[in-house]
Amino acid sequence: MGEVAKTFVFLDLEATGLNADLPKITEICMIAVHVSSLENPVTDDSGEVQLPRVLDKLCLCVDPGKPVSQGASSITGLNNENLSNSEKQKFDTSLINSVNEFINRQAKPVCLVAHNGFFYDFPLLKTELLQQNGDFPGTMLCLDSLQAFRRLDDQTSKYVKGRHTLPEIYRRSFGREPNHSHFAEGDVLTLILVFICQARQLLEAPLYKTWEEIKPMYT
Ligand code: DCM
Ligand code: MG
Ligand code: MG
Repeated sequence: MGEVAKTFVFLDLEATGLNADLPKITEICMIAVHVSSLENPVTDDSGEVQLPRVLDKLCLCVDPGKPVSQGASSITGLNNENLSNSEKQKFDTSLINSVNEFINRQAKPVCLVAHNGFFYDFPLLKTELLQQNGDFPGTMLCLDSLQAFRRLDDQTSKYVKGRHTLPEIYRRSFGREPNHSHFAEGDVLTLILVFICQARQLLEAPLYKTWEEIKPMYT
């Protein structure tokens, strides 16, 4: 299982809205987990899977430069007022450098993982990178955990609506609600926990793309 990537960088974006809104990012969180931590999960006395002790984290709030939709602000708690009160900077070259430096610190090959990443997070991130003339290495791997979890299900459960949302997968594994849904860091930590619970099966024959195969959400 450690052959494809040595580090999995779990990623979540919060933004001003959904694809049709041509969203801009309001928050980015990346948490890097070495494959050895995925292969050797730690459990507590009751047998519940714990977060790995060794994690690198990068979480940044961003001034989106456009209105945050009512729907997005009500679920994320981020709005134009609190972002500008905290004098957050735009998605700029300095942010791109920080993200690239963060990725560069990880043992390679690196694989980005995001839930619904092929449809939302990776294309949106690519749009923002290209708008600043930035990019990631084209050979970097990407994995959509939504597709990976779906693949584990049988034909009848595969396409049951709502079955593969992050909170729903978490409820099935942990028997309670996840913490801090729609906070970028909360969603990433939830993703790491549910991923670890089934890491071996998830990484058996996953559908990887390379970063160069990801098309921008809009230009
Ligand atoms: N989003 C939205 N409306 C929803 C769900 C999501 O506008 N009902 C947008 C805003 C979120 C972003 O998608 O910041 C990412 O969603 P999530 O928190 O699930 O990662
Ligand atoms: Mg998300
Ligand atoms: Mg989120």
